[in-house]
Amino acid sequence: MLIHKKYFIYVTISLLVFSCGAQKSKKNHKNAFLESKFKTDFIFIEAEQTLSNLQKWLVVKKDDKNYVNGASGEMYLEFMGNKAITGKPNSPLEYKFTAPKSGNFKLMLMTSKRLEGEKSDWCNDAFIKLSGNFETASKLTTAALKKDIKILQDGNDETAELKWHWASTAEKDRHVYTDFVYQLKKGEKYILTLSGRSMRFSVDYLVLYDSNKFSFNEAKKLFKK
Ligand SMILES: [Ca+2]
Ligand SMILES: [Ca+2]
Repeated sequence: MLIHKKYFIYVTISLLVFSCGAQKSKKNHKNAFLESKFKTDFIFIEAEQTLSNLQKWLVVKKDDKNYVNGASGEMYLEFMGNKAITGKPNSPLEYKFTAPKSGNFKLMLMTSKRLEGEKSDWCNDAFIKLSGNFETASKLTTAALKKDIKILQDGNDETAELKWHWASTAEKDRHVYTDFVYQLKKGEKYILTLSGRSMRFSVDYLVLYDSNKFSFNEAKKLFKK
């Protein structure tokens, strides 16, 4: 009897702990599926979950005037500083995370542009830098990845405005396109910083995925909401 009771308490506590954890990190069924299957293979962060002062970033929610349908969490951040064409790194937003395992993780952001009549390669970029104990796993040097580098929508001017597209392209030197891949170490803490570049560029969420586990094409499908 005592054994049964102990077992019952153990199971109850386990379920409680599990469901609390689940509610915090799993915002929908797709995330729940991904977390159950690939728990240590990716890091998923809602852009709007930053603890930084938003400054020139604006929170856009469902039912707001310029809301772009299909956003994760029905919410995202739109940058309203600088100019539509470009600008210096502005309004840095920090995202802290711990590497779930050691490996090469590639960064991509779910993004959209709102042109208001401007050219199609405007309103489509931001800046990214990473701090912490990592080595480069891309063509960029580790030192370069620790400073602001432009990130732009994949396809540049070919993407449609007011739709969600991946941005994973790094452009440190003009018209030299690479990507952001970091060799992370298990248990180490990192800070990813996203800063505004062109006005009316929006970021919905950020993904870092194990690039040895998934091809880029697989990841783009898997992590698309
Ligand atoms: Ca641009
Ligand atoms: Ca979001």
